[in-house]
Amino acid sequence: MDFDTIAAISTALGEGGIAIIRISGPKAIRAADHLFKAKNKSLQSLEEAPSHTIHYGHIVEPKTDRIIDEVLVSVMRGPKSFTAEDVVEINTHGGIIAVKQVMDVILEMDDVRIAEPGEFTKRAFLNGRIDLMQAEAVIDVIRSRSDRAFSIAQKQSEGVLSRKIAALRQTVIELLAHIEVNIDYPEHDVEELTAQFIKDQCQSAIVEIEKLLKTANEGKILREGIVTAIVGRPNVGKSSMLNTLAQDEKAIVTDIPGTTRDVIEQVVTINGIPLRLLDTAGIRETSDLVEKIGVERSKDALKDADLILYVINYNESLHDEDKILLQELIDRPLIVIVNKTDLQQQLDMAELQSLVDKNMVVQTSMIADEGIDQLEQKISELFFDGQLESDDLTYISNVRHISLLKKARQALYDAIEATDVGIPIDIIQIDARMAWEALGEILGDQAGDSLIDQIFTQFCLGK
Ligand SMILES: Nc1nc2c(ncn2[C@@H]2O[C@H](COP(=O)(O)OP(=O)(O)OP(=O)(O)O)[C@@H](O)[C@H]2O)c(=O)[nH]1
Ligand SMILES: [Mg+2]
Repeated sequence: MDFDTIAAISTALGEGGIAIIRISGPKAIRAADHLFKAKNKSLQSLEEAPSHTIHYGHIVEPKTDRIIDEVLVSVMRGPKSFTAEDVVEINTHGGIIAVKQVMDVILEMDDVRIAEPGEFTKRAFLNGRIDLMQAEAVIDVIRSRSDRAFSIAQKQSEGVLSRKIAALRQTVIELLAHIEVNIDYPEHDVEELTAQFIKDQCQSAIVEIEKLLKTANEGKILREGIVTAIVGRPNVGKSSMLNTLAQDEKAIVTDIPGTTRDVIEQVVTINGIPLRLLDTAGIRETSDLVEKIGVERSKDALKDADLILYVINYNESLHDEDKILLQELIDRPLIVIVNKTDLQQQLDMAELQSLVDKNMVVQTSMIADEGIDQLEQKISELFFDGQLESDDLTYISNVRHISLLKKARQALYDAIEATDVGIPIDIIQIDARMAWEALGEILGDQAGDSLIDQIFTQFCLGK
């Protein structure tokens, strides 16, 4: 494919040691050479530089010969580069001024234009170096919020999941080939055998799809974080818990009931799992208008949460409000935290355990720093049965992939059903083809321009 030459600042703008400008395309090396004066006099031109070499010198404004910045320039020739095109990366001084001035002179060149967000990665895809699934993983690598999410995205960008999808497609293509032979040579009519073969082949593809879909929920959680609402009556220690888990004084803690009014969000990582903790206003009947709004927000946070941490005071007996709320929450992922165990016991534990699963009760003291480990342990068990560590890191986490896998699975079910009721084979071929196309769309084989544009615009500039 023929492309023009693009450039962008690839590092975040701000104070830092260095900044990097990336140029990619057929004129990349020539453009950089036009602005670059090497310190090493034996290097006549960057166009002579061997691939994958780095050169020290200055960027000079061509019209005035003014030195703009002292730089290192790397030359990487296609196809062995990020975009599979000729790529030049210029390391300038950090900060905003140096990198902007260098960028300005690059963009003054006739053959270079500024890159759109994600355009470098898009080129890598369009030039066939990576598939769409790998390209999407590049976004996830950049955005990952925990070590775990990062490793998973990393694996996906290397193509581990892509290979699984490709293997699935192989199964479906064998099916299609078999069907086509039957359509082309109906005289070889071995109908019984064919029907069984179609069903077996569909079934084995469905089993593989199911396995991948099963990882989807975990994948989403690892990528986006478990939305965790900390709720309970006023003054039980919800904000103290947020601060303890976050190891930061993020929320205001006082002994005045009704301290927290707004929902406070903080991302924390527990055993490698990202949690989006929401500290909320204590739930109670109140005539205070601001607190009332706060209580409404607490209830909203409850509705959308993946996990609820319900905090109760060890030093008080169970309130009627607690009983009502706990009953409503019984079918949700719930951990009950009995806090303030450093104080005198007033809570009737037997009564509490009659209301909730006693395995889901943890006792803590935020003041004496007790029970936090058990709480963290419970959270990881609840979501991953404690076996997260042994997994092979292939997670489906992208909604686009999930819906296409479901589409493929449905088409395969349809093919089985059609075979069972003796529908003509050319109709079954349509189902099989649909499954094949849905799987192909995951990798980008059948992806239309608008989908591709939509995916790549999610990237940041310079990637
Ligand atoms: N003794 C004791 N006091 C605690 C413990 N945890 C929190 N507290 C105290 O209880 C009071 C209320 O704590 P907060 O964390 O503000 O409680 P909250 O649930 O966020 O309260 P609201 O925002 O008003 O709903 C503060 O004075 C805390 O220091 C604990 O484990 N033991
Ligand atoms: Mg609070």
